[in-house]
Amino acid sequence: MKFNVLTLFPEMFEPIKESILKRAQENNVIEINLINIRDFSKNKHKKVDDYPYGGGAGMLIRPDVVYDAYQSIENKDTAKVIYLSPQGKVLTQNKVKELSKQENLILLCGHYEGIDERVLEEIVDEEISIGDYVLTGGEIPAMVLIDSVSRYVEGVINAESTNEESFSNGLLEYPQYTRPEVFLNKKVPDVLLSGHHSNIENWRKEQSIKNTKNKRPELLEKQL
Ligand code: 4GS
Repeated sequence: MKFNVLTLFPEMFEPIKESILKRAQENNVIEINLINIRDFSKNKHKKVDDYPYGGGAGMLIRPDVVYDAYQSIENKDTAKVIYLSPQGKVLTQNKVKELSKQENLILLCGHYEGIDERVLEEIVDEEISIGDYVLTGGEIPAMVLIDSVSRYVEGVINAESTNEESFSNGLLEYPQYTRPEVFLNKKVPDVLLSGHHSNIENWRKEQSIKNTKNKRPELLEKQL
């Protein structure tokens, strides 16, 4: 799967070059193509932003530079274009799973106060938010999307991991334990040492429900 990212700050994307996503890129299972919008400025000072018509605070990114950056992307016509913005639908695990079926995505990151509306109308297919709060730019949201979607791309992680985690069954995950068997006088629950697979499975299901009731009761209401 290919993620093309349109950004003014390609250097912000170092965090997704480590760990699991590093291996996925080395194995050519995912590809992350960073496009610096500033490279498409025709201004002698490489300026990309300007004042909003009608006045108001802050600067906006010009539509022409964003459009030229978009036009430079190979296979742009087969790609879905996503604009990361607090005006979008909030990203959910179901949406993450759905996006992982795409072969080619273009992620548009705003910065400053935003982007001229006309280029958004022209190129954006879908607007997605990572939550109801305001950030300084769309780069962190784009990384959140790349990280969460990549986990569902075949070969990135073990398929079992995506079947047993929080949200996969609409519930939060059960508590987990590793060695030592006793830590600060707290013992690992006996059932997990019993080797009785169906008892373990039942205990985990029970704990998942209890955890969800205590921490995120609204998730259970959604299930009914
Ligand atoms: C989000 C968000 C965001 C909005 C970008 C103000 C700079 C900023 N993007 N989910 N301008 N929440 N974007 O806060 O996606």
